Amino acid sequence: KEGVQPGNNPYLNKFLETHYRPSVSYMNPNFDLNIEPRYHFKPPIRKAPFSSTGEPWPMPKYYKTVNDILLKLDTSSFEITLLNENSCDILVNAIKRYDNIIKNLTIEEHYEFVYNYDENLFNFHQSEIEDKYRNTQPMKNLEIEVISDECGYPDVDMDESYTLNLHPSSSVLVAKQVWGALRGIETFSQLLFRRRNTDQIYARDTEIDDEPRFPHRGILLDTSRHFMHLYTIFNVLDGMSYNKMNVLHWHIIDDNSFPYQSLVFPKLSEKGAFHPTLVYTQKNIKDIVDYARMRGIRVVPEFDSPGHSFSWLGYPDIKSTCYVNDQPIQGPMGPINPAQDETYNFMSKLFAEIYQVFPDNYVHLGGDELHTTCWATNPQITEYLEKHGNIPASEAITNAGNYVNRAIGYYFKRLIETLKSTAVTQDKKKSFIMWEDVLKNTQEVPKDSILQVWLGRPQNVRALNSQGYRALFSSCWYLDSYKRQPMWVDYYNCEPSPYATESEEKNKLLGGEACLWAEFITTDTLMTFMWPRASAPAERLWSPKSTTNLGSAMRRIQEQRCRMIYRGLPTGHISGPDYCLRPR
Ligand code: CP6
Repeated sequence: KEGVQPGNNPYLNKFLETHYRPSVSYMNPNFDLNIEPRYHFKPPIRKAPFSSTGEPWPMPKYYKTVNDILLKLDTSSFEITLLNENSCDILVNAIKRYDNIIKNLTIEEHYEFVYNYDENLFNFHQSEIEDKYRNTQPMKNLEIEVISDECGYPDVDMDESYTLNLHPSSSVLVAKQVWGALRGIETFSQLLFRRRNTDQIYARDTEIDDEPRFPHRGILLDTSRHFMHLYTIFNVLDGMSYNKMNVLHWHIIDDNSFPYQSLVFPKLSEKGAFHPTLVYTQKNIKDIVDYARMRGIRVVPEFDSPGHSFSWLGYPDIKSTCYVNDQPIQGPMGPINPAQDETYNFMSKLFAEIYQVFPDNYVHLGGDELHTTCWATNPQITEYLEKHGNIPASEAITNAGNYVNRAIGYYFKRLIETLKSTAVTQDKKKSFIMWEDVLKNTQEVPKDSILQVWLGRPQNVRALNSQGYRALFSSCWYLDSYKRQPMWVDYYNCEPSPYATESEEKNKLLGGEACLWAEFITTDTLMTFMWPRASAPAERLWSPKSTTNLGSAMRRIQEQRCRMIYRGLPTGHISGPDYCLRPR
């Protein structure tokens, strides 16, 4: 039809603008707004001769396909080959993984989905079987060239750019570093599509030049509210690699349990874990960090303090006693105590161990949702902070909230000073991330810190930047609830930096994170909450700011969901009737 381009369907766009009725009706282009809403739930039934469209998620920076040339891949002889000598274990391991994924494309029940809302793509596939003139050429292998030998642990400066060219003459992936090669192989695997009921795998003639918009594209995983088993965490990491996400922000402990098994302070998990077996041993963590590294994913641990620390009850001496009516409350109820050397010595020893287990250059120190009065009620704390932190004790009486926010400044200034000199075994300096709460009434937090925005809208990012801090954005990407509407559309439409130009935001907004708080999620339900919904922020953080077309996104995220199902991940739906076949 006139005016219909791939990824830009004016009929769909018009519909979205005028009748944004996200609960499913967008799946059916023929739906009639005048008929009863329940008819909108008719499942999509139109089938195309291909089981998928071979479109990438997230969308590359530059992506061009030629429909008249099809490259045909024979999975029994196809190979991923290295153009130059490179023995990096990450590359060797990745080639094995993707060989397997590609071979699996031809097994009996390959994923399929129904893209009934894009006439252009439908016609492309329809004419493929009818038009004999189409030029089909064999693709024997994918050649990979990685320019640098670098093969260490991923960091915020890793180069994830790559070019991928699939042509009849040759198919070549070029990357400066192994990280770009990982992203490029994933893209390659997504470009393949299969004729229905046959073993024929094709890709279009394609040119891709790609790099991420933001260097930090994360998932927050909360393992304190419910214990997440290792297989779930490996599934999360697989899903992240399929969506080109590169930071696992591991919110490993919180009020509710302390599953991190420390060797220097064993009572933390002995008293704080839900059960002696529901812990992450040092070996477990090493396995997770290694698994993540193979996929170009960093693991940033969060040890949240001074609030959210109820579960540290194995060491009551570092906790605050709170007072009510000038009487101490019994038990280690309060936040970490900021007003004694002992606390900082403890943290120094604990983090020396944490630095060993988590090689990443970033550590998240928490700092969110501190009890608004406890510290202000405790005379030992107020006297100490007046003497050592220049914070008048009288303010604790006149305005406890302000007082506590000021005391946070003292705590983090001193904690970070301590932890900077703790990094004895590290050759690289650590960077510290905190929740934005810590800045409420203080100038003390070191300016080289990174603040994670969760309370406010994108304006908060600018406010932080203008005070000199770098930021991470997550306010609109909370994945821990479900409502009837397709929330991925809201996540997708959320632009983390609507006002700044890309050069203004460079190095100031590092990226963002989709947060999966686990109060209402268990190891068995986690994947259905996380995917494919986290795919929306994944594309927002990888693709250019201009990648906003919902018609294209709907088609591609549907394929991405089935792709993840087919690769064995127990993912959820995209908010509407659909189906993916899966191997029995
Ligand atoms: N746990 C911790 C949480 C939350 C935060 N910190 C949270 C707050 C509000 C919502 C969701 C999660 N559960 N430690 C805030 C950063 Cl809506």
